[in-house]
Amino acid sequence: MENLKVSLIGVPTDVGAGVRGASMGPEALRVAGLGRAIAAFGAEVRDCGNLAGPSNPELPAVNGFRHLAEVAQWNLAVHQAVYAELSEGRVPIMLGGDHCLAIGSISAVARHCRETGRKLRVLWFDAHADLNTATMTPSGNIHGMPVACLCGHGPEMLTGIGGEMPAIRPEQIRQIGIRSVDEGEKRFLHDLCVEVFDMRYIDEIGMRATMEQALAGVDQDTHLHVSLDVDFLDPTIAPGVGTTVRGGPTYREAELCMEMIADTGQLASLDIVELNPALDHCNMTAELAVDLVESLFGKSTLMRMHRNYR
Ligand code: HAR
Ligand code: MN
Ligand code: MN
Ligand code: MN
Repeated sequence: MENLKVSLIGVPTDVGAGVRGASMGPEALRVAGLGRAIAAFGAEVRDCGNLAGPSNPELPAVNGFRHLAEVAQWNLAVHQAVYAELSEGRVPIMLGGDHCLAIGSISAVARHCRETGRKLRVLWFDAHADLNTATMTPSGNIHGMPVACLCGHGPEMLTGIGGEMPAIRPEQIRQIGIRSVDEGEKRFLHDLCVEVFDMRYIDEIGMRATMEQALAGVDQDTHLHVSLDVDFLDPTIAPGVGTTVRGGPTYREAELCMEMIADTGQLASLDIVELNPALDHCNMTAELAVDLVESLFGKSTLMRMHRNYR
């Protein structure tokens, strides 16, 4: 942890969302103490400030997409910023912002992995599969499409951002916590063979076994990217999101996910997305996100050392 260098990148976009307010997410995460919490683990933290991008024009969908040009502009900026921080050997953390920003961040991570010869594993924590396309989408909102775009299904403005198309292969992703999937997405998840650990699965086999499977094959050569959509969490503990879906993981189940990721020692980049302070209560969802990030960076490790494990 001592040599760990972390870069906070604010991405105040809500152009990909149906409900406005995620653009206030970066500042809410800072107010909740995200930077301080990470620095407390001995990491060097650089706050890069917020990226600049177009404001929300609040227009209806055109040809299946709302705000395509704006989403593309934001993601170009995200791609460049993330790629630059990774090139300096730093761990970029996106302070979102709606989930469309994962197109820019993960395409940059994938490019970095191609160039450095590392394997990539993406852990997608979300209530939603985010695998819509222009013809399948019920809303036109591009935050419901980043996984499709990253896998090469979408407009070239988005799929081509990383220079190589597709940016990632479906077998590099694991989706965890899924419980709201549109009809077209169900078929597409199946066709692409995306590995999905939905809530039914987590209920039946438990979070520990789920995460063991999601992390299977991760080794010293793996770049682990976590894309944390806060609507992954149960809305009773995380009300500050625009698209809540009941029946999500509890506080301890979510913490366990993060702790098991910390145990691998391979976390190399992170998105924190969909936090909507306009819908939150006393910043509790931002504070919860900071709690989870602490676990991602090894908060539980000390206790574990002092305990009689096995
Ligand atoms: N599946 C729905 C749609 O595409 C809702 C998507 C909501 N997306 C997010 N991101 N909050 O996961 O419109
Ligand atoms: Mn690297
Ligand atoms: Mn979601
Ligand atoms: Mn999402």
